[in-house]
Amino acid sequence: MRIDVVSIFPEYLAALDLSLIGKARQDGLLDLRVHDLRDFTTDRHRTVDDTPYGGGAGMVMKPEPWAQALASVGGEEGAGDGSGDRARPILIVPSPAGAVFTQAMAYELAEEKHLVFACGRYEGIDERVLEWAGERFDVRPVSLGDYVLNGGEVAVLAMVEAVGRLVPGVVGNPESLVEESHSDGLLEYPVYTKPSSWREREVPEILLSGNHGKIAQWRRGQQLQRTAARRPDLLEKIDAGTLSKADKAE
Ligand code: 6GU
Repeated sequence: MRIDVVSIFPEYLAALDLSLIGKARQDGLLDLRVHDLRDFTTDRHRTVDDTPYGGGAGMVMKPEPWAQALASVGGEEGAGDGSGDRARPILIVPSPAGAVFTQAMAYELAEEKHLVFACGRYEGIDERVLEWAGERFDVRPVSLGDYVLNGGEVAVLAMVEAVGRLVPGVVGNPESLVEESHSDGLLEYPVYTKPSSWREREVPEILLSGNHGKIAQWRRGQQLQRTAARRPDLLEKIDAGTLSKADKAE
């Protein structure tokens, strides 16, 4: 998978050299390139922002550097006329005004060949850039949740990690992707390791029993209890058919 990130703070994205994602880049599974938006300016001060039309606080990102940057990183795959949808790269625009990023979205994006992330700062990017980009990209404004960050960079770190780990080969043991929070719409069960007794606290006895059927049942019950306590909104989203009779008894 190819990923391009455009930002005025490319140093923010240095964390993508580390750990699992860094390894995937070294292994050639992720072709991840970070670009400095200021490299696409033409004035002496490398200006990327200006005052908002209509007034108001803060600054708005100017359209032309964005058009230059986006034209350079992608969009040549698209016909430019909206045809050939399949080949168009996805342009993700992190914004608190976007649709909320979910595990389902991460799975979808992991199937794509080319993702481009446009990190806005200040009050955002001139809206015409998103309209213009729609001719070449499948444009998706995306938010991490209902709170405000100063810019898209931290959100991109989160999204690239969530998507990148789902690309085949990036996570060594694909089984670990199956049994984790949100993979089945529920939160993960609690986990324990040695020692079995620690500061007078015991590991639940069932986990030491060797009875794998009973352990699976207990873990499912823990998932349901936890989800009900911490995220009741998730339980409402799971259709009744997915929950077994045994689940409903929990
Ligand atoms: Cl994706 N961007 C910004 N600037 N703030 C956010 C966000 C994104 N998601 C939540 N807050």
